[in-house]
Amino acid sequence: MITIPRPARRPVLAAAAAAALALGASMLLPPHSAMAASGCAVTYTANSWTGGFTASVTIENVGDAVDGWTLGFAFPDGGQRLGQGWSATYQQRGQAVNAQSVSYNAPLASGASTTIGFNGTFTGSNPSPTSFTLNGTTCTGATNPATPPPTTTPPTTTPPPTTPPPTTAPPTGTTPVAVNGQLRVCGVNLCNKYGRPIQLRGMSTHGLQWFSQCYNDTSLDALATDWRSDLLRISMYVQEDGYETNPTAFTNRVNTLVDEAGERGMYALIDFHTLTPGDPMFNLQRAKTFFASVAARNAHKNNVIYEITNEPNGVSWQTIKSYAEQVIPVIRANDPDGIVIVGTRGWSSLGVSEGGNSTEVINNPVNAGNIIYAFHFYAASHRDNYRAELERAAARLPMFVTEFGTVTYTGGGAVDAASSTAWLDLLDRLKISYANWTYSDADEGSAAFRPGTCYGGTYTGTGVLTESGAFMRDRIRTPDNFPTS
Ligand code: IDC
Repeated sequence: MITIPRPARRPVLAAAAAAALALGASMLLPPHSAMAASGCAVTYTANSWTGGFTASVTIENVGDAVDGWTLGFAFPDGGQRLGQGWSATYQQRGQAVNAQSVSYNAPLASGASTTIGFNGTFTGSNPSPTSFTLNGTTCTGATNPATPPPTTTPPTTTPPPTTPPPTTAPPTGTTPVAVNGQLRVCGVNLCNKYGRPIQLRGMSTHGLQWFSQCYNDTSLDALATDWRSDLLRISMYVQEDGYETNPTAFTNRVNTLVDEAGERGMYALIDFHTLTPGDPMFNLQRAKTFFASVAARNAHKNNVIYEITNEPNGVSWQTIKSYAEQVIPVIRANDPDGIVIVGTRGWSSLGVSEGGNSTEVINNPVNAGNIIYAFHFYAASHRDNYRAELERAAARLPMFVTEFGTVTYTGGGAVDAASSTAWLDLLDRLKISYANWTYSDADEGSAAFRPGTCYGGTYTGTGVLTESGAFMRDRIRTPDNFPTS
């Protein structure tokens, strides 16, 4: 990592998260002006492996606000080549690279930061670029002398930080990701880095297009430390005002949440939340574009799991299998060891909700390794016959309950505590991982928080919880006892 010294600053991560949160509003702003920046600081971090690397670049505006920006730098080695990038539009000519802002991060207020990144390849060595420009102004970490620095924080008297904050802190210690590392499927189980079966227990977001405000530093801290959750499922609806309306902004938001989960040592389940229409083929091209991007961007993290279609319905297993066999290679080309979860027929009921059963999958599995099948239930609607079918399937197929509710399949109604307990006892016994719908304050029985919680600042404890939230927090908080040898 190289760091250009900078004056007193606000935390990069908080600012980047704030920028990423502004999903819709910035789309209305006029195209950016080409005015020069009056001061900038850049932190460039690269993770390299043989012949390839992922770079993360945090740009901090230490001068006046700009409406749009172009970051310029040069690769020091002639063999360095830019690959797929995110959060900016990239161009390479020779060794020179330009990265231009995209709509959601174009306005950069004074003191604000944004993080962009890309994958690349190299033939010789992979040195970091050492000088950067923002709208033509060299980024020295200080405000351009043409603009007098504010008298309260003169850059000359503020020492540079001795240890710059990393853009992503590697999970250490006892977090679920630190203990278990990169997961893989072994037999019908989800196994950790010691090859031992584990169960992950966690929560699903609600639709990011509606409840993005519920996923912030405070709420995610509560999920990791108060709920002791192992996992965050990131539900990105494709229709219903979701991904299809702004692929770049939704992709960025998902990536930010992957980082936020990783910083807290939680696994991140990227849910391509198809629902209506129920035919996953309707979104095949979108799925390929989305998963190529998120798999490339997150390939070198060990906390990511890909869920390629939420709840197929009204289509045959053959169609779902064919969809999976077209999307999985796109993921594997970019992230060879990432686990992929495949939805099943009848809203991921293994076919039961459409009169079928798991035999169609057992007899005709997806032709790919390291995959798991999804099963969903809503405890007040789905009881013994669904439990029996899941248990039967789980003896033959790796299964993951990527979504379930304690209430009815509408997402509303009362908690069915007896059925929910029977379900979770079964999942614990079979070591089947789960994510509960939802870690949100939606005004419906399945939401964990009372309406309005996400507009306050408190997410810990039971005072902010609904009946479903209190029930789930009790189950998720119990110790994991992950095997470590
Ligand atoms: C529901 C939400 C609800 C929203 C609706 C929109 O709870 O607020 O209005 O989606 O489509 C699923 C789906 C999930 C549903 C959930 C509850 O995966 O998107 O969320 N459910 O109906 N499958 C079974 C139930």
